[in-house]
This record gives sequence, structure tokens and C-alpha cells, in this order.
Amino acid sequence: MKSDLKTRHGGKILADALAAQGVKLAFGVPGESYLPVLDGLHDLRERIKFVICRQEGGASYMAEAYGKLTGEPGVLLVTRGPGATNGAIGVHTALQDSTPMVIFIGQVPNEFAEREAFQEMDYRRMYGQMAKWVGQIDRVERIPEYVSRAFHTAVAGRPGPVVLALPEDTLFSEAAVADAPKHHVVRPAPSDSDLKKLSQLLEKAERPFVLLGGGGWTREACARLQRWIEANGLGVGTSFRCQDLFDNRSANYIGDVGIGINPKLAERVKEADVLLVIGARLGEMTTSAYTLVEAPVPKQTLIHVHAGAEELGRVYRPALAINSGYPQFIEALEHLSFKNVAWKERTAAARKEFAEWTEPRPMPGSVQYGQVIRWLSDHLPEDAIIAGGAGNFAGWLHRHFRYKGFRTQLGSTNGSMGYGYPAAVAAKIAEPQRTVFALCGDGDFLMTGQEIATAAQYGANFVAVVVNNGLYGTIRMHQEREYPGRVYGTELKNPDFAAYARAFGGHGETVERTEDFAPAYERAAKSGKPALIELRIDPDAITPTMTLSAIRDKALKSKQ
Ligand SMILES: Cc1ncc(C[n+]2csc(CCOP(=O)(O)OP(=O)(O)O)c2C)c(N)n1
Ligand SMILES: [Mg+2]
Repeated sequence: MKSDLKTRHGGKILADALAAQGVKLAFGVPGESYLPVLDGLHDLRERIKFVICRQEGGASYMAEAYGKLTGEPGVLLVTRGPGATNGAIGVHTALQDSTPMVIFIGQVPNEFAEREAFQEMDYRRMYGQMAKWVGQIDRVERIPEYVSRAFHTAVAGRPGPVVLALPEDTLFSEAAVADAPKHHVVRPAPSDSDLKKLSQLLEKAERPFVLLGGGGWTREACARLQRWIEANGLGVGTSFRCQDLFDNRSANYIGDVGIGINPKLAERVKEADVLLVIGARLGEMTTSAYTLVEAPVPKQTLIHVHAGAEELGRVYRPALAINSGYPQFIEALEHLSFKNVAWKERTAAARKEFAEWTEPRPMPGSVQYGQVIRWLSDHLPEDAIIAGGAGNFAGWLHRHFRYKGFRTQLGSTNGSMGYGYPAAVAAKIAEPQRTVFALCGDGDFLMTGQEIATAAQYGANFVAVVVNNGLYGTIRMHQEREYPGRVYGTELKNPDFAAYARAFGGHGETVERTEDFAPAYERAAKSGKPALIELRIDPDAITPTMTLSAIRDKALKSKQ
């Protein structure tokens, strides 16, 4: 029987497979190793937008941010060897952030394999620890099968990154094969007995604490959970950089259980009799280095709900382990109701502590950075996307910004610098109707700041703030604490950031006083260009409450 399937080259089969998986946006840097894929994408250019970046590190952050924002796998295309190594950072972020992502990497032709041919690497070994699965497509006929598995794997259970290597001959060869349809999202649901046990444990609880985190949530699940939480009077905290899973304006939101945690909130986690953890892995940042919750058997009665079966009992032996997707779990949770007045009172007290903690404190210098964040929190639209990088500057954001809805926060829980700017570029390209804002440090920004060229090329017009303290401030803080006065390797000589933005065709502003920020922001937002505001803060203002000099003095005293 004659097949009516068309013969296509591997690159075209791959591009069609991406379209079949529902891919609309992909990010990358081109390479001669995957020219047939570019050729395949050429035919689909109205359907799939391939955003070309300036460095694979930026591209991989963009793909990760897209996956985080949309819940659909972020797609990254990079060339072999150098492209693959540059692109690794976003893959690590995707792993630690439980973000679905599929990475395609060029590979030497099969006939040269294992000779250390030009730019050859074994991606199974290189990415082995960083990805949920690494495959190499050795035969052109099997492209649809591999791509289908990659997308299924990226979104299943605990989402994460998947890597597929593409040997050159696979891409140049031809075959007549069918596309595989779009992947399923396979997630378990809780059993009746899980729910019964959960109900019994919560019924007895006097000091329950609900903690949310991780990837694999939906807008609807978050909204429904919020209604249930409010109806039952429970207090909710969010794990490190997952502050947008619960409307921070709700009276039941009591704060972020992350780095620089409110000590009173930390105490509440420790003192809880029942900890209901939904989606969070309970990692080092969330548990204050495994001190809020003890491993392997916590003092609190731990009810751990996670979509990845292998995450349950990985560090903590829960009293009740529920393997479930979060929408599925919340649907079941809605059948339970509790009328415990004491919970409500505790929640109200915790909310008061949250309000006190998040009030900006005066700091040295003419820029009150806490007030700037508060202004942004009060003035940006409710659904604005806030992308942030890593460094002490992010501490003010965590503390003073109120996230108001699902996927309004893009941050890296692996604490990787350089995330915020490219994440904002991806967000603006993916959701141009929403306001996007990036918060970067001076060290942080220049790790990927050249992606301002990508923003200009694709019309991603949003405002970024670079918080300039002339330091790798986080490291300086730790340095002064451990080796007071012995400053080394933590100072920065910076460019004129506003001029840098203008050189790329963007809009640049420099702000040195609190009162100048709002008008500068308004000008930047209206500029119709990628805009950058350099915010010069006093280097002594090292955290929202501490000065560098006080840290040094204290350390010097304790060493005397
Ligand atoms: C990719 C990467 N490299 C190095 C580090 C270590 N590191 C953490 S914070 C930091 C300094 C951040 O400096 P900056 O962006 O200026 O922020 P600041 O702490 O000064 O506010 C460094 C070097 C990291 N987290 N990620
Ligand atoms: Mg700095």
C-alpha cells in the first residue's frame, strides 16, 4: 500500500513535531549544527516564533521563564559544544524551579561519534544530573517519538527540563513519518483515604501552617485554593520565590518562607503542629537551611502533597504523603471544611506581623529603595509580571512587593544571577498585553544585559531597574561577616547604565533620589522602547534592615 505521508528532512520533521506539540515560541542562538531545523522553522514562521538571542545563557533563561509563565514547556535551541555549555544555566534553573523545558542541541554526525569530533560532547553525561531525561535521536524516523516523549516527560509529575541531542545526519536524512499529536499532562489525584487522613489530622490541629510552592500550578487552582483557605481561616505562607501562588493582599497570606525570612514567621513554621505543604519541595532556602523543618522526621506533623512521587520522602518522612497534582488536590480539598475559631485568631496575628515586617525601614543614602519597591507594588497593574535576578537587591523585592495574582513573579530559585532581564524579555514577547518589569542588580544585570539587543529587536518594551551599589553586595556582606575588613574581589567598576541602554536603541534614566523615581518610571514606561533605570543606592544599605558597616563592626568585635 502506498503511504500518503510526505518525505521530509529531519529538520522539517522536528519543526513540524514542535508545532504538533503546540509550541508557539522558541528561544535560541543559531548554529551550523542544526541548519535543517532552521529550514524547517522557516516554513512555520507564521506559527512558531523563533526568538534569536545574543548568548545562550540569556536564551535558556528566556525559555525557562516562558515555561514558568505559561506552564507549557519552554523550548530552547542551541548549537553543540559551546552553545550547549553556554545554555546550561537556564536548564539548572528549570530543574530547581520545577519548570517544564525542552532543550534541543546540535550534535556531530553519528559516524564521528566518540572521536571528540569538532564541538562533540556527550550530552547524556553533561546534562545527566541537570535534566529529567537526556536523549539523542539517532534515526530520523524516530524524531516524532522522541519529541513526544520529551514533552510528556517535561510536564509529567514534577515538571522539569529534558534535553534532546540532534546528530547532524539525523537532521539531514529524510523519512516519511507521521507527526505525534500534542502531549498529555499526566498528574495523579488524591485517594479517598488520603483525604480522610488529611481531614483527621487537620481536625485535631491547633496551630496549622499551610505552605505553597513549586511548579505545576494553574491560575484556577490557586484561585480556588484561596477561596477554600479564606473560608477555613487558615494562614498561608509561600516558599522561596513562589510568592505569587497566593494573593498577598488576602488577610490569610502571612508571608514568604524564603531567604531573609521574618523571624516571627520562621517561629510559626517551627511551632506549627500540622504543616500542610502543597507543591513545595522544602528545599534549603525554604527551610532556612533545614532548620525550620528537621530531617528526616519533622517535629511538625507533615502532610506533604507533591505531584512528583519521588519527592515524597526524599528529605522528609511525612506523616501523610499525598501524590497529587495541585488542581486535583484542591478539587478534593474543597469537600472538606473546618470551623476552628483559634485558627482564625492565629492567622490574624500572623497577618499583623506580616504587615509590620513588610513596612519599609529608613536606610542610609538619598534613595529609599524600600519605598521605591512599595511605590511599584502600589502602582503597577495587578497582573504586571515582575522578573527578578539574584543578589541582595532582591531582598527588598521579596519583602516589600505584594504579589497579587498567579504568575506575576518570575525568579530563579537556584539563585542564579542574570535571570531577571532575559526572563522579562521572554515574558513581554509571550504576553505583550501585560506590563512587565525587571529588577536587576549591577552585578546581576551585566551577566545577561546584552539581551537588551533582543528586547530591541523584538519590540519587548518594558522597564528594567538596575540597582547599583558598585558591589557584588551579597558576597561583600558575607565577606565582612566572616573576614571583616578584608575586602577582596567584591567591588565593581560599572558603566553608565543609562548610556548602555541608549546604545542599544533603548531609553535610559539615572535616579539618585527617591522622589525622582516615580517620574523616571513614568517616562520610561511611556518611551515605547526597552527602558532602563539605574537606581543608585548607598552601598552601606546592604539589606532592608542592616548596614554593611554595622555588620563589619559586629564581626570585628566578636573576633576581638
Ligand atoms: C551565576 C551566578 N554567579 C555567581 C553567583 C554568586 N553570587 C550571588 S549574589 C552575588 C552578587 C550579586 O551582585 P549584584 O547583582 O550587584 O547584587 P547585590 O548583592 O549587590 O545587591 C554573587 C556573585 C550566583 N548566585 N550566580
Ligand atoms: Mg550590586
